[in-house]
Amino acid sequence: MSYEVENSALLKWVHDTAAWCTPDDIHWCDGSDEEYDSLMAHMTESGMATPLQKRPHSYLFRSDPSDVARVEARTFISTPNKDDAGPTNNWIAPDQLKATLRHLFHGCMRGRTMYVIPYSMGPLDSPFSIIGVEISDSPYVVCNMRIMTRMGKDVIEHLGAEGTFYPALHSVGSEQDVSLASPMWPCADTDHKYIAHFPEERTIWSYGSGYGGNALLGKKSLSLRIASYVARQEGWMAEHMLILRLTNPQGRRFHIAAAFPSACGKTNLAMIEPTLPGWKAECLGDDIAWMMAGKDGRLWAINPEAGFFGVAPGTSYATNPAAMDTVRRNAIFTNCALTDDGDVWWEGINGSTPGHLIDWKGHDWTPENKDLAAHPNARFTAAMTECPVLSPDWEDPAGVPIDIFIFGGRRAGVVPLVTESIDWDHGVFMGATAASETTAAATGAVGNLRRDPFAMTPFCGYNMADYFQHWFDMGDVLGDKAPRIYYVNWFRKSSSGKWLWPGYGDNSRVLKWICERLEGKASAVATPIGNIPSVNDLDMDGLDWSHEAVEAILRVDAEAWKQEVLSIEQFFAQFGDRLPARLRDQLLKLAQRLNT
Ligand code: GTP
Ligand code: SPV
Ligand code: MN
Repeated sequence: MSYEVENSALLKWVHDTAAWCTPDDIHWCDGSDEEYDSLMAHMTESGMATPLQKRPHSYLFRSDPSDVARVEARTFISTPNKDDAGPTNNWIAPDQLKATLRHLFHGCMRGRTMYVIPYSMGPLDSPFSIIGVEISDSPYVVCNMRIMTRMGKDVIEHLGAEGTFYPALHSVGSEQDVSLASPMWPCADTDHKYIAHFPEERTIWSYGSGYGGNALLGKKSLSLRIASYVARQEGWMAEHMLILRLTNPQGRRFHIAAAFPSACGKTNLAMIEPTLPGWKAECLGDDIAWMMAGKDGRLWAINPEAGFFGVAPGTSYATNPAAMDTVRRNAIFTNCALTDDGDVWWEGINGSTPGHLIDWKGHDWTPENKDLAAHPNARFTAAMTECPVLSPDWEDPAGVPIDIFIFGGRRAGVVPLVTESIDWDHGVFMGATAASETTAAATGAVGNLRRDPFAMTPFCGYNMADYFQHWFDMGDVLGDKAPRIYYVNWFRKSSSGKWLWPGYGDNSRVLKWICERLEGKASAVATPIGNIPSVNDLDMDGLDWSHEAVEAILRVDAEAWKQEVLSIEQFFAQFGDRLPARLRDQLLKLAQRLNT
């Protein structure tokens, strides 16, 4: 140990966990460069990591082909009372789940090293911040946590003798010795994967996966599932949202927090390069926002993370140049393809397709190969500080004041490019009824439409109906200082299956309309589903687009929306009496507006 630990609760937990998981060694992480480099050297030696010749200080990893994304079916919210987890979460009683996991964790680190990873979500000096400690048997997890969080010695110092921390235990769940492993990391089979949350104890136990949100427990497990539970108790919000600062040509700043489901465009919007002249965007976060009412009555947000764990496929200098520059050095890549000259490659990176690659499974690949070279959920891990459009205020302990909420999803049909809510309750209704086609960010079928309220379906640590009520309660607290609420859909398609909207940097055209609505400068058309720009309200300067094409992306089809009402009714039914009356009221009002 390169530092003193005075926190007896932490020492006891580590001691007890070691007695249970029986590692050969315990490594207390200090978060130093030397530690990171030595772990990477060790993993390079074992074959798990491939250093990239073309990118300084960067490494490629390949997971087991069965361990490529979050496993929602194996993610549990374990409250004593099943109803407190609600109908959208998997539930097993805490005693039973712990009994199963006690057995699985027993001796699971034999022959290997147990890493103790102290980390802070949020800057250490922020009133928002929460300290967590993850125990893991994966050096890959240690290196990722070093980038994604503030990790190491400073956190232990801050914790002191009496400080409290949220414990999280993780094992890849295989008795294989890492040094003898195949190039992939080991994992447990699907039925033995458990991403378990005990919200009342603010505790996480994750077994059997080394991938992303299943294993980097500061992210979805602590900062969303456990934090959302705590936030409701304490009167703040933990949301699956990017944070963006937009400055208009007159110099007025707008802070935007936007919730889209996994792999539906948060990272891209967070790093947007506006195509409209004079507009400037700065990134504050791409996945998680913690928000609290400030002394001034406004809603202030911080991003608790320190890095990006972003979707690689589709990222290019044309779509997201800032992300491309973010990963030029000091990055970790997972399940990307490897070029012959030692660089990474993925579908949609642009440029010519190399004649030969090593695919994400470690096999030779040529363009004739029908399989994808990179996994669709291949990801990069990079520090926020590598991002060229990072806001200088990204670490402000007070956060930034949010003016605008945007919800959205991936919908080939029905949902127009942008809709303005009529008022807070209508905006909450929009968030609560958000729907999106499933993506590769979670295992299972891709492209199935599902309701994903507030993009929080996989991340809400308690009954979703109570979460809806919490949104109403926050609105009541914020009153006329509450952010204005919008809904967007970048993903509408024509009948022939083509994107109707150029997306990416051109999404600034939608943001401009939204900002001008706040300033009372732009007009809108009232429709049954909310206020929508008319064709002339959108700035399409510099784009060679027809009137009809813009009309198609803005169209509201009343018949299709009547079907939506029926599907929302069904979706709401599962919450029974726990569904807030204010949401039922909104559904009724929508139906009435559609029928007149
Ligand atoms: P998580 O990290 O899983 O929470 O996802 P995210 O919401 O940050 O998604 P991300 O920005 O990484 O986008 C996922 C995919 O959507 C990428 O392949 C993008 O290229 C694509 N995408 C993002 N924005 C747009 C857009 O405006 N239009 C289109 N057509 N695709 C987009
Ligand atoms: C998501 O799926 O929303 C992600 C990636 O941001 S993971 O961290 O794997 O959950
Ligand atoms: Mn996410």
